[in-house]
Amino acid sequence: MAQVLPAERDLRRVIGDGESVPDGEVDGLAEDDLLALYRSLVLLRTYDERSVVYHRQGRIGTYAIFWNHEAIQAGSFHALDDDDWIFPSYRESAIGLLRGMPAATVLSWWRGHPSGWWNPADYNVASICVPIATHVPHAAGLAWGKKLKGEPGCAIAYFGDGATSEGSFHEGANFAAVMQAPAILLCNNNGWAISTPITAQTRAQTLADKAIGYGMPAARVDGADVLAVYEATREAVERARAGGGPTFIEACTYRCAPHATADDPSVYIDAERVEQERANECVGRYERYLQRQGVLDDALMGEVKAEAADVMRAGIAAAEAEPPADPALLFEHALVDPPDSYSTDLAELRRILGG
Ligand SMILES: Cc1ncc(C[n+]2csc(CCOP(=O)(O)OP(=O)(O)O)c2C)c(N)n1
Ligand SMILES: [Mg+2]
Repeated sequence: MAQVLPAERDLRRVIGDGESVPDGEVDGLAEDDLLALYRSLVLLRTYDERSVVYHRQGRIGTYAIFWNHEAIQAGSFHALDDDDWIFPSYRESAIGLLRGMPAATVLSWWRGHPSGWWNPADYNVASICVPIATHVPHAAGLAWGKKLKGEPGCAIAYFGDGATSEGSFHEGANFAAVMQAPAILLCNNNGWAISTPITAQTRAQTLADKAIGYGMPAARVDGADVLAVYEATREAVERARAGGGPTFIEACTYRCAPHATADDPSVYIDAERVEQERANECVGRYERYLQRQGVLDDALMGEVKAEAADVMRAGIAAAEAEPPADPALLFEHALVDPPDSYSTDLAELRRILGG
């Protein structure tokens, strides 16, 4: 009979508060590793903040803000090797940057330009998934494929709290567990699925509890603690690589920006809670930790932030330098047998677009 594994209920934390809660540390992380994590956090934060500005300037389309989710993304990313596959949702749109993807590529995606789509095998990063949870079975399948082929590595899928109510999530989780696929299911529990609160989403006490039904180990971590996320993901990666099957990680945070640039959360969000979260946001928290450890000073902080700002300046310039896409692309891969009206419709579209 399958063993029922209890989920970890307590939130894991490594970073203290500089006062009564002491700092911990993660075994095996040298100063260079700590700083690499910091650079990734800053790159993601800069990407996110600049993207909101670019949206307001009309330079990118609707954008899904991930402010204060950076620790979940950077912490888990650093526990992976290059041969591990990443399946992002729209909330992790820029995670490919950490694998060396140009910022222009992701910015082009948000501009709806074809140069924003890449060959997943170039980076081991799948396309950004917008339908909720449909990439969970993809990640489970890829992980199972790796197991069948005897290839090293695992697959990690990122999704939200709302995604755990979707059929695709349950199918993917069950499949991964039954096949003991080397997969990591990383749920960013930010408390909201657009305007639907977590309390209206589930009767489970924690999302990690859902893993019990699949016989899958689970961990809960403080999603604003980059080191706790790193450590929990590293354990999951080690388990996956050792043949121990999938792990579910619930990284808890609170969404302190609108769902996306088209959303007005003032009608439903808890403004006081948002303020508390913003005061304890993940990049500043890690900066203070590194300062207490004596590995980060103001000069280095300034250098890292300036580098990230340069990446974004160059990225938006390159994205905007792309020639406009040919409108024929809208139909080319949709119609095997174009109807007779196709050429006149396309000509009309070109005329409207001024092409
Ligand atoms: C299959 C599907 N149904 C509905 C939507 C519309 N939709 C977009 S975002 C969203 C909420 C998702 O919430 P959650 O999974 O918590 O992720 P978060 O946005 O909070 O990161 C919904 C319902 C969608 N994209 N796909
Ligand atoms: Mg959510």
